[in-house]
Amino acid sequence: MALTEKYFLGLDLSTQQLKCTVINDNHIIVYEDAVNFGRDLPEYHTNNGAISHGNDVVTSPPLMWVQAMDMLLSRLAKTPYVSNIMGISGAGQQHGSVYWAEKGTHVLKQLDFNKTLVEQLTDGGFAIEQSPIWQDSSTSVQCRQLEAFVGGPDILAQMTGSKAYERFTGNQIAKIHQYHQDQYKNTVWITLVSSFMTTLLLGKLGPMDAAEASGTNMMDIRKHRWLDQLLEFCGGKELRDKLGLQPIDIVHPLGPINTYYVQRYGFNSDCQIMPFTGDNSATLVSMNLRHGDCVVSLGTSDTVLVSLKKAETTTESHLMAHPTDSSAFMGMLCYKNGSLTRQHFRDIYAEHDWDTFNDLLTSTPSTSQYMGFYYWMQEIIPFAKGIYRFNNGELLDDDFTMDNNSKKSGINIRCLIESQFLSMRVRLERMMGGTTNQGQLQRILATGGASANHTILQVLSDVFGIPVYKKKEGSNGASFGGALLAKYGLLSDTISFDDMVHQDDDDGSLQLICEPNLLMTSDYSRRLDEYTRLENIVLEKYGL
Ligand code: XUL
Repeated sequence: MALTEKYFLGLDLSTQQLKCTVINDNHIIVYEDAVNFGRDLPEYHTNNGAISHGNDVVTSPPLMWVQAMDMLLSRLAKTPYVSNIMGISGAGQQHGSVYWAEKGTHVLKQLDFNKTLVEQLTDGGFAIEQSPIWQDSSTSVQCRQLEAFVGGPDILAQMTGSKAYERFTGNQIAKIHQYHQDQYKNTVWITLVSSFMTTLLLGKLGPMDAAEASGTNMMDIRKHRWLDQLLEFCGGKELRDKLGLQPIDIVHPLGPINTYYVQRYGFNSDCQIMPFTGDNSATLVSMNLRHGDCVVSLGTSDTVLVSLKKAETTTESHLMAHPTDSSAFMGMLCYKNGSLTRQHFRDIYAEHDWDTFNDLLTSTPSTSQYMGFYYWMQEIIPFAKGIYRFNNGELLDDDFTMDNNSKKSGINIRCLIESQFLSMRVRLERMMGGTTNQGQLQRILATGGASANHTILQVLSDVFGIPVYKKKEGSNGASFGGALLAKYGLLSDTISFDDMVHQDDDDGSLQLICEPNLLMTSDYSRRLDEYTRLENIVLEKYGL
């Protein structure tokens, strides 16, 4: 069947899978697919896409990502859309970095369409075979060094949008520069996960977008240019060459897709590659925000995203370049204990079953008597690890042990969910310089895998005191956002992104999921100070 319509492809290389979404010119999804790393590529021995090596070192093999591309594109090639895809963009898990060896850069220049990408890049394509990813938190030493170099965490935050974070790429590069000099020397290009995808598709080094470069601790958050003194501090004078290009702050065509993909998969030779962005920025793009909206993404990581006009930084939130408006910003909170942690406690307290989990959550009354902090993995905000439970403000040394076991399970589950949302509310209020439930925020747009659970979303709505909405079409936010960017790249010379998506009737594409119980909201509001006090006790005693 020969199609005449134009299509746009969004790819999302996330922690657990590589997803793709194809949309038509009316932004309707016509095709979706995903390669799941754990299920489809077990030979790389990851756990949910990542490998933990101990000592907070977490990596993923870039060859696994390459092979996932081979698999996903060979399936896409069998659809009628492939030859009419006019633009490709997408997203990558933020901060992860890929170290290209000389061989890899040569292979890209002369890709052989008779072979898969993985066949050509295996054995020496990458100088480092395990890429550090966002779950890594092993670079505290390098973080403190960088902050000391500029005069403190708040100064670094003012310069780059964030204080030093373990997962931010500059600190990861600094560790490699200090401890793995040979591999560093053998590295010709360093790309992020997002620009790794553009590089593969272009067959030459692809630039980072400014939103992504905001996650490195090395870019000037206002000018969107590398800060040379920070590059040199993290990776020596040679880092500038390894990064190659300045960040890009306008979505526009970087060049046509490499002929490899035209010959092997039947892509259109006019198909243009746009810069890829981060998964969180692409999610923001996908949600078509209006004033008073914030996005809560409940995925492998939980994030809260807002669009901001002014560049005000804090040392517990991130300020990043906005993916479609170079004069604006994206404010972000990021939690490492997201869906994997919820699943872990579901397994312990709810017999591995979400229905049991939800029953326990709804049947357990919310009370200020119990409070819990569930940092199963090293948390990002706050920087803490371990499980801490309080009964009437007293730290317990058990898990609410009581006669009735199901009561204990219910309290843990309620505390787990409430405490994450209370943390989001406390910090979002600080980030927005006021209260979130007095007009500043009017709606939460929920996305990510766990947004399928409406019982959890009800608690979110109650904690914030505002309604929660979801997109009617699926929860593949980042790859859909990537597909919109793929189209926008072809139009960005003439119209704004908002104009392009204006045609999507906002209220028609969103569905109201829950309204807050305002009595509960007042109750949560009264608990915020106590929440902060107990969290400080945990941090003083056990934080690093
Ligand atoms: C954001 C972050 C995570 C990853 C997950 O700073 O580290 O949300 O982007 O893919």
